[in-house]
Amino acid sequence: MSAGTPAELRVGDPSARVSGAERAAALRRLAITTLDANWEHDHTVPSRTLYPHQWSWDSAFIAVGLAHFRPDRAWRELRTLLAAQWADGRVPHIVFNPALRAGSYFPGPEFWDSTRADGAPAAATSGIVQPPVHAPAAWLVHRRAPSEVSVRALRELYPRLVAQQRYLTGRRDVGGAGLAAVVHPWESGLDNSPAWDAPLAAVPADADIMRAYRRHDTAHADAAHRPTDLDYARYVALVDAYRAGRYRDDGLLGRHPFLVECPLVNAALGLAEHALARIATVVGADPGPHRERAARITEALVDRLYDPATGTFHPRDVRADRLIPARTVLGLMPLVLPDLPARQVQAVLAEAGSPRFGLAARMDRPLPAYDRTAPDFEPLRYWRGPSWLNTSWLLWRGLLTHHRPDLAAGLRESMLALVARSGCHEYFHPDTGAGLGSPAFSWTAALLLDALAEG
Ligand code: 2M8
Repeated sequence: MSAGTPAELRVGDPSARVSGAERAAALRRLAITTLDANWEHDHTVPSRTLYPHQWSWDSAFIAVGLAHFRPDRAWRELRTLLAAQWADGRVPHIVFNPALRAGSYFPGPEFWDSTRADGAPAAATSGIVQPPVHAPAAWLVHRRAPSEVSVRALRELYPRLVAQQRYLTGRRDVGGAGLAAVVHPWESGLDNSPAWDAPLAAVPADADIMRAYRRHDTAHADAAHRPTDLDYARYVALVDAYRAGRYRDDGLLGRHPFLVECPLVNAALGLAEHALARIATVVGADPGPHRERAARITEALVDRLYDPATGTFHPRDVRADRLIPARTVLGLMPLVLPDLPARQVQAVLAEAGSPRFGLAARMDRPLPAYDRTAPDFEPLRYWRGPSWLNTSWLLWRGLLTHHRPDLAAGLRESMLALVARSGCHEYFHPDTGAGLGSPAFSWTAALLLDALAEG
């Protein structure tokens, strides 16, 4: 049994016989216990061991879960994160907790050296971003229990969420077509996805430079599940390059070695405009411009990242100006967009239902992060095969949006079954459902709570 799971859930014990209602109640208790244990004065850590600071898109998912039992904390979570927003609108992917000792995470605040960059906040942060799922999260938190408090929170967060969009569609529109480009695989949130192999291979790096640093992740997780030292050397090289330009975005095309338009980041960008349109109506702002921007983003996403030949979405390598062929779960993420054209909706459903991803009304295995039929599918290495609750949850929400309750129910059940079997792990073996990575992981708990509530 996993640590911290209630005895009556009998997690991992196939002989356990519990009713659906008992299972749901036990899962809810487990999720709340996990989130309570990871709460840290004004934010939630993704994991006490592996990720002890505040992470950007984790906090958005976490807020969605907190809304189900501590809406006060949900707003606090988002406020804390957005208080560390840079003057140019970027929301940093990590906000460091100054109370933690040096070396509690690599790369830490001294490596990012954010406070020397123009427009950085007083708090030490990283200089890169993550998928902008915060406006959709704020909307879901409000919708869960609308109140004077939630309207006040939306009013306060709205200008910051708008500035986040302006940053991504402005300074980060390196390709010039209205989509945001990421400058680092970490910005996609799917750090180690095979989607990044080709553009990353063009980043000069030597695995030996990792001798100069101490990796924190491999001290807390199995090295065979984590990126290799060569991958890390490239991650470090990319931060070095961006930091050397003080995290400025002008002229990136001419000088930055990794520039990619990611389907998940840009689907989140479009979804955020839809959410902002709704938030605007609550806070007395004009929803019109958000609707127009949402339509433009969806159009650009289809134009730039959809490949009619494969019938799915792919990241675009902006430097090489070509689509990256790997079929990953990123390709399914545009389904979150309510205005995705019918043709692409059908294509994504076909891709998701193919043996590559196995989506069905009754799923026999969980949704993997990568095409299970690919020769380089790795069931244990993170983002290269295992199943994650956040990408499953995004797809589940997309299925609800596009009126596929049958498939949504199948996916939801597979998500609940994973946690019932293994606890709130960071990710799961895509065949057996065994828990992998951090054992008490916040977004797994939070998104489980959301899925439980919609059953
Ligand atoms: C993982 O990423 C961090 C770097 O940001 C890491 O590997 O150390 C990813 O799964 C990312 O999506 C997530 O936000 C972060 C914290 O959970 O961990």
